[in-house]
Order: sequence, then structure tokens, then C-alpha cells
Amino acid sequence: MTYNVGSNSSVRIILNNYSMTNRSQHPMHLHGHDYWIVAEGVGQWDGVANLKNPMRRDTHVLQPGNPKIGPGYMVMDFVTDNPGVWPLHCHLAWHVSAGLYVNILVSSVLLVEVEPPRTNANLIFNLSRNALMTLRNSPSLTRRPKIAASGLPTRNHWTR
Ligand SMILES: [Cu+2]
Repeated sequence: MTYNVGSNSSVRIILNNYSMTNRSQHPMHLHGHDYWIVAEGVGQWDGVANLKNPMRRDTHVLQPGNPKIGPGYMVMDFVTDNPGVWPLHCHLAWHVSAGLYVNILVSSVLLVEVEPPRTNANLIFNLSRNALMTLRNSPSLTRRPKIAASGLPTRNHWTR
């Protein structure tokens, strides 16, 4: 599953852990960005965010819930300064295998302007082209890629 956060300059994600009885914890890891933990706890978040001195993390443990109080929660803020398709997942291998994984799509319109590096250009261009085929259906996408007949990237292979 992919969540498209569009062109928002920052994003807040609230994660809940409904593991009440087996006390499962989940070290949640986001690729491409560091995030701030602006709140965490057990039960219903009261909406108060610590914006003065929040922890900056790339992985943070989402604590289990309590059957008498409610689910565990963590509230994460991050600045969307890195266009891409970024995994957000539990870092326990068998949990991510079981599906505790989503993609966060950041700034897809800017993503299509990323110039593939010259090294391994063929491989990277083909991967980019596959990604662009998917992105073509995005209603917010106003720019279309021009697929070069040679399959090689050139400096001017994007149309505007
Ligand atoms: Cu986990």
C-alpha cells in the first residue's frame, strides 16, 4: 500500500498499536527522512504535540496497548524534503514479512524530474521508466516523460 502525501511540506502520522494482550512492540523505521516523536503513550492521544524538544529518530518503538486503557500510539512529524517512494515499516523481520509495511510517496511531481546518474545509467533509467509508467496515472502529474528511443537518458529527456 502506498500513501501519497502530495506536495505537503510536512506530514504527521499517528500510529496505533492494538496489541493489547501479547504486548508486541514495533520499532518503526522510516526511510529517506528523520522524524520527530511529538507524542507517544497508551490510550487516546490528547492532541498535544511536543514541538519544543521532540526526539529526532529514524527508528522508534511503538509501544503495546493496555486492555484497560487503549492502544499504544506514537505521533511522528517529518519534513517532506526528499522526493521518493519511502518505506515505513516495523524493523522486526518477521513483522515486516507479515505485512507491517507501507510506502510513503513524497512529492511525486518533483520525483519525475530526478535526473538518473550516469553510472549504471541503463539500469537506473529502466527502473525510473517503470516508476514513471505507474506515476503517469497520477491526476496531479502535469509533466510527461519523453521515453528516448535509444533507452539512454539524456539531459533533455523530460518534456515540460
Ligand atoms: Cu513489529
